[in-house]
Amino acid sequence: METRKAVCASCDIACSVVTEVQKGRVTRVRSSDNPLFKDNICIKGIVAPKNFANPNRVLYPQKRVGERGSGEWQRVSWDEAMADIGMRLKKIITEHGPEAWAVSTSQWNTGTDHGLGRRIMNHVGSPNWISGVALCAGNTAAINRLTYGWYPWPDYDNTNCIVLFGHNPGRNSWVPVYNQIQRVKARGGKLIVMDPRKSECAELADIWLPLKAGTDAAMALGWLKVIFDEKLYDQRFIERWTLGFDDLRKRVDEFPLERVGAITGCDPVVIAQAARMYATMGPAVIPWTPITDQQRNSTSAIRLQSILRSVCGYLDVPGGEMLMGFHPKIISESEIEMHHVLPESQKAKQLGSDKYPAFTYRGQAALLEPCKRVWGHAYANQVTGCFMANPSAVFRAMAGEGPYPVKALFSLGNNTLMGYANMPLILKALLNQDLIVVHEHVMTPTAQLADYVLPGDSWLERPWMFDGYGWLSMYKPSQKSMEPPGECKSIFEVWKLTADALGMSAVVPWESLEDFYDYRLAKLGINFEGFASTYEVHFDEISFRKYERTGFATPSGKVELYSSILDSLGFDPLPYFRAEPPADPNYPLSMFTGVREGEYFQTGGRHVPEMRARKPEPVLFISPKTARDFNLTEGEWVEVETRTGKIKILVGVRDNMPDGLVRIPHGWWKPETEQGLGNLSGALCYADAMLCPDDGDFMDIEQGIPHLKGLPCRINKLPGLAQ
Ligand SMILES: Nc1nc2c(c(=O)[nH]1)N[C@H]1C(S)=C(S)[C@@H](COP(=O)(O)OP(=O)(O)OC[C@H]3O[C@@H](n4cnc5c(=O)[nH]c(N)nc54)[C@H](O)[C@@H]3O)O[C@H]1N2
Ligand SMILES: Nc1nc2c(c(=O)[nH]1)N[C@H]1C(S)=C(S)[C@@H](COP(=O)(O)OP(=O)(O)OC[C@H]3O[C@@H](n4cnc5c(=O)[nH]c(N)nc54)[C@H](O)[C@@H]3O)O[C@H]1N2
Ligand code: SF4
Ligand SMILES: [Mo]
Repeated sequence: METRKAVCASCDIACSVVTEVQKGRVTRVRSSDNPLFKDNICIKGIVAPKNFANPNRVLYPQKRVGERGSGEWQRVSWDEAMADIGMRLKKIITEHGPEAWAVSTSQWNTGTDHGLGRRIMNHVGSPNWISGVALCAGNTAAINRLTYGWYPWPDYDNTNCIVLFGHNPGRNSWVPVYNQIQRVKARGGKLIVMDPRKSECAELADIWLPLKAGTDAAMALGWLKVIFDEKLYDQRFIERWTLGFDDLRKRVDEFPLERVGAITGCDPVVIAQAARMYATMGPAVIPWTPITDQQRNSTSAIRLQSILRSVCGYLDVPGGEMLMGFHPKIISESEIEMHHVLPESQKAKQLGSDKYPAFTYRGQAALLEPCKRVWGHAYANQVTGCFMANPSAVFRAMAGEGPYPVKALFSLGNNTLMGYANMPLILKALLNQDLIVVHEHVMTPTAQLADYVLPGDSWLERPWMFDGYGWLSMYKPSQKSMEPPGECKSIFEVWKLTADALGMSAVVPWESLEDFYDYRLAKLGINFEGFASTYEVHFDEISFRKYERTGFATPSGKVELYSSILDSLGFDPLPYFRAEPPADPNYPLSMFTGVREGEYFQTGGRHVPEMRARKPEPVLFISPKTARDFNLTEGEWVEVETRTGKIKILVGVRDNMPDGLVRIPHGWWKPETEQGLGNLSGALCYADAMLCPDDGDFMDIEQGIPHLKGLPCRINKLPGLAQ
């Protein structure tokens, strides 16, 4: 038996693990021997060898032969597939312009993209790249940059207090963060959790604020009110390093605690206690959370978190929020992307940038010069979220409802149909394409609508250099543990073949992934093989308060409490709270989508029998009182309906749910059921994306991302027993 050092990519937190290999196959995944990473493993990582050996895995390129979505496929060679894809893509570009080509991908599932997709798009001339990171961390990164120029990472090892805005890592969900929280608690640190539900982290908390879903921005304004009124802020830092304190103060004065208590449903006394704990028992951290990425007040809520970090003096200090910058000797993915080659005229066509500019090229443009000044490069594409098109705008253009047509979509390690809001629109968009190319492991509902499904390798089957998402300047090597089965290829290879097919081979000049990594590591004086055998994780030296030398990477060089960028884009430069629309008696309940299921990652994994046996069906959560009020019983099939659509789901009655709130799990479909347009393996019946709107009151104003936390809904009883 041999072992390899690997980095798990079965979710997006990149645990360092060890693989055991026998006769060329991985037989076991276990946690690393390094004491730093010892307990960082979960069932999704452990089940990976079985997942990737599943008979449902797509092993050869498939070409659609019947109508789109008919489920009729023909196996073709890679050469044949790529020649036809290249020819059709060139035709679409000739007819409609390069902007008619969109790419929807995920930061981690494809693993070895490393910015090459953007690089090719930038050379071709298309700005229309979208990703799930628009709803998860990518948008947070872009919005954080508006305040202080870089997206910070918490210094868990030295912090005294952690604040979770709904974030709820657990034993099978983001285990490394869960373990960090446990360690901070064990050495006497404080934990504050805001969550409408008494979550696992809320159970551990010193203070739990059971706020109403969707009210996080109001809560943060309440905290600032306490911190300002009681002068708990870092006066010297504010005077020397911030812009707009007086304006912010006036805005915050509009939020006395009685008002905040009424909006959030929390006790003003406890709100004040929490704010005091955060401001006085630091250094404290507010780790990233997807909850405020997915609200109608997302931009304000994320800005408020960045403002709390700043006014309390926690920026770039030990135990606080580290601003890590680029690694000085490793070529970053931002640099690989080559955003400077995309002409301004094409950047201006980026879909959604007119109405929702915050994370688009237009919204981030004023950060280019400051970023170069402070961090050495103009384009810092942190978590790949800083120069994206707006997903909803791209889907509208794909559906024929945009300023110009989008006719080709590459969907790469991303279940596009189910991975955003307003699935009925995305379905229409996909059905209106001339070319859809999917790179996948299994025949997802999205793949079922493709022209080509290309078989993807898995993290056990490729080398990888994880770069900390360009967020924490941390590099982790992962050795290839086994050969990919069938004709599965990495996304690196797909991009290389795409560049060749477009007659742009020079854009991806590296022969192999190892060559590419050698190129990126050259200045460090080591090749990938040496890097992988030397390091499990590699950081440049960490230093603090770097802004004292460089200023912040914002237009003013200061922390912009008052955002000059939002101001110049025509938005409110100060954070605000936008209340929910008036209640609609047709939809008496409120739902949110989320709460991670230990067994699955996002929409994936439903084909793995070992996991399905543990969690066979989608289940909603409601409180016992709500169950009584609506005459619902545990284990009953019901229909949940919003004004966007409806799904079927089982009822689960949970003591820890507040009354009136419904939890809907993300990403359900049933791979074992019929493929093709009529059913799409159950996606039409079970996917949460069927319920989520993406317009008006249910859209954030500056970024245009959907509100998934607190949507009006109702539960319909189903006659008899439904499937
Ligand atoms: N409606 C709605 N939309 C959401 C969310 C929600 O709760 N509701 N959550 C949001 C969040 S938090 C996130 S992070 C994003 C996630 O968005 P993504 O990360 O894009 O995740 P998925 O859409 O589930 O698509 C992942 C696909 O990648 C495939 N895959 C896995 N590994 C590999 C691989 O190695 N190679 C290739 N080629 N494919 C692979 C899986 O089979 C799966 O189909 O979605 C966001 N979108
Ligand atoms: N096993 C497993 N692990 C995963 C994933 C997975 O799919 N499976 N996905 C990974 C990804 S991509 C992500 S983004 C993370 C997400 O993981 P988490 O950050 O933990 O997010 P969720 O589990 O969706 O929800 C966390 C909590 O938010 C609460 N909540 C709901 N609405 C609100 C609100 O409006 N405000 C507040 N303050 N709280 C609210 C819920 O009650 C829930 O307890 O998990 C990662 N880890
Ligand atoms: S938490 Fe689990 S799935 Fe995610 S990287 Fe770690 S072991 Fe893999
Ligand atoms: Mo996420």
